[in-house]
Amino acid sequence: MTSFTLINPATGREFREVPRASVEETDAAIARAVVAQRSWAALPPVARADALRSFARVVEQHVEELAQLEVLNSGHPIGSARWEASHVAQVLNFSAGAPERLSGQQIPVAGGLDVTFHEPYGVVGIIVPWNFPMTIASWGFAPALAAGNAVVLKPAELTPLTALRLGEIALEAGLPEGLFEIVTGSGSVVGQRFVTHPDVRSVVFTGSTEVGTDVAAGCARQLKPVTLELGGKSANIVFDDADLEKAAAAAPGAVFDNAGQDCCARSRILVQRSVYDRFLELLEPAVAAWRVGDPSHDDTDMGPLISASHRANVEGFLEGTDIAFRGAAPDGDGFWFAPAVVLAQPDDRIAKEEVFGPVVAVLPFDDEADGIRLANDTIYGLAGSIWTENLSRAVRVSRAVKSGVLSVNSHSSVRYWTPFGGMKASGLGRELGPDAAEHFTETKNVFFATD
Ligand code: TAP
Repeated sequence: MTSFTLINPATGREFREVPRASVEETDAAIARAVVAQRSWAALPPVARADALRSFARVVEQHVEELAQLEVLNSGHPIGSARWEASHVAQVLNFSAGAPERLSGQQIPVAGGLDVTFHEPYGVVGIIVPWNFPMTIASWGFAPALAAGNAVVLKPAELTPLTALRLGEIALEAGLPEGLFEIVTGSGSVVGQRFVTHPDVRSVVFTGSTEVGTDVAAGCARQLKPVTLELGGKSANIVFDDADLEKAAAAAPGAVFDNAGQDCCARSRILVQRSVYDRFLELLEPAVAAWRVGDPSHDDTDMGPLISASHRANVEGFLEGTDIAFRGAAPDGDGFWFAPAVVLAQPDDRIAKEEVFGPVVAVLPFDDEADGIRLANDTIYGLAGSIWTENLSRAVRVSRAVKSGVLSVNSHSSVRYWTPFGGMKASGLGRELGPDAAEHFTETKNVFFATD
């Protein structure tokens, strides 16, 4: 098949065909990127910075359009989709500061001058999943471009529309042809070609741990660096000295945001046994108040799941579980799913595997050591939250939990100016933050003899 049919997840209706690129078309895009990259890297840093600022400005002018596309294609609530589109502009603006700050070092060496340069890789291949199509894309393309690379970007087949529009916006903003190529198609064809093509010199992959492991193995055969942002089973740890009202009120958003299709979802709530019953009493009304419905409405908290098959997977996780209570969801043809709170034991499937849907497992623990042990009892290590009013405990536990992105008395994970990424099976490397552009370079050392 040479095209893919998009389905609106809120209605179940087909609405557009998107072409599937062949290997030859992917190679042609990579060849255009190779040419564009040479001129781009040769520009003065200020010219690249100006081009990225201009890209950011044109994205800002199209926030509403991009947000509406995400509502249609991905079922994201309009409020979230507007935030996502604005975030893309912010990532571009932040990255625009990098070209003039990619300073090397001067290292004392006898008999001459030793300096380092941050050289761009050349062409960077970015493989994006369907859960946050435009934000995750921007975490790769903005710093990669800032560092002097060209980008070939493959959106997920289910959700290509915002990436395609961003490719057009880049040209409208004056970025050169070929520099930022959006290649739609399947992972096994286009994504794999990024891995095997010798002119793609670095790969950024976001998606499942299973596919990410294969992508890393393929990159290893090419000795190609790879950044992996993979799955998660993050813990929301609630101690008995926490502000329980606040912790319970915040818990639904921490796991049901984006219908739980979020690698940072706090999908295990670990509650100290002495406050376990009280916490569940407080959680129930918070879950009941979580508004699931039409994503085009301003007051919707959660839209549908991405597809019928994904909903079937998520439903499968509830089989044989002890459901404490559920939220509401509309009837109709969309891929709706009522949020579910499940009481679990550490060895239950629901406590171990990533659901990627609005299902949370609640587990009790006894004391601080037990809470840390349970939080780390997972192959993953992406995000997590710690609720306590005890500062020393907050410091101890945040150092002991093996996760890349933690928050205390909050659930925030993503800021474009702070680093993001996972430990263990959640990934390799970091995105965003002060060093984002440098991650898209390799260091060259040059010694100039003077004697
Ligand atoms: P995947 O099936 O892993 O797909 C992710 C991307 O990889 C898609 O663009 C996909 O293309 C492509 N792909 C599939 N097979 C490939 C291959 N053999 N070679 C190269 N690329 C390939 O995951 P998903 O279903 O989109 O997303 C859900 C999973 O991703 C969850 O486990 C979630 O935790 C994880 N995820 C993690 C993060 C972060 S930030 N850590 C963010 C989002 C999602 P097509 O689907 O178009 O074929």
